[in-house]
Amino acid sequence: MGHQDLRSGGTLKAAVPARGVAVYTVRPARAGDTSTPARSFGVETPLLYDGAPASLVTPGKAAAVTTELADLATTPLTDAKADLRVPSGWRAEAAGPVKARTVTERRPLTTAWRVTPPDGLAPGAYEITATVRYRLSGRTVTDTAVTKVTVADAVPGGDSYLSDTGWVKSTNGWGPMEHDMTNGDLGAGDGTPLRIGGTEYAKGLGTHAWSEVVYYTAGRCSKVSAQVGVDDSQDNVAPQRGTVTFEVWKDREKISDTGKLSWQDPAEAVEVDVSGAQFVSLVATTADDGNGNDHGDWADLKVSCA
Ligand SMILES: [Ca+2]
Ligand SMILES: [Ca+2]
Repeated sequence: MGHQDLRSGGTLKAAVPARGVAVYTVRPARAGDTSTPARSFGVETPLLYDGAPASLVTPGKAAAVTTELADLATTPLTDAKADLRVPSGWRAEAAGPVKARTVTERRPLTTAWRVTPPDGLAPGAYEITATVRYRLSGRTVTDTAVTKVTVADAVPGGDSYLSDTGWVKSTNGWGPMEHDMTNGDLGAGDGTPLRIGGTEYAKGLGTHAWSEVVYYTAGRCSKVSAQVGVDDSQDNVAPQRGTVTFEVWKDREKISDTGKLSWQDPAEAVEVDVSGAQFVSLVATTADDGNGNDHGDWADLKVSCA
């Protein structure tokens, strides 16, 4: 991000991406200041709760999206018009005014939209792009804001292996997280069978700390279980140093933590009650000693759902 001189009437606001930052240096305006009046434009999609890991939409069902243009300076923005761009096959309709003759801090242009993904849309993340055009100091300006929405894969009823359900999102410390094999190297699908303390497992997730994977359980699941530990593939990789902790999160609450497990430890059984969870997150940390050789396995990873 670059540097900009902006003039505010008293309020500052910034749309900041996850782990992003906006820094302001504030000074009084001088007479005849010609810097750009500050304004904000954003697009918001509903979350199941504050801080939820993803904004979910359902194929064939309308979701509420809101855009807002606000003027933060004393110079009004005029002739504003908002628009929304959705992926091909989706519908977007305004459920409120898209235009305003004048936008001020007290009178932002707030537009409610109804966005409908097509029936049968595949699980995954999709982008919605909002734009707004307005006149400012004799120029026409266009601002853009982007939001990501997710169609979640549904966990099946009964007992199943979580590695057979698509995750909502995943972050991994060394290449991509692997299904039913150890993390291996940086490439996808290059792991060996999951193996902890001499026992091999056909199913599970192969990760490398720091890692997190999030599943949408929709309040329908009761139990998650796994055998966790540092994969045996690291036993003969010098220096022998793999150490990982394994945490399970039920929405915003951490419900289990193994503490530090090293490459020498056998598998530890994890079994947790996830009743009522909208999202279940599995986190493998570096155990605060770096992530060298930290191949963390969630072996035999199962979920029970209604
Ligand atoms: Ca790999
Ligand atoms: Ca470590």
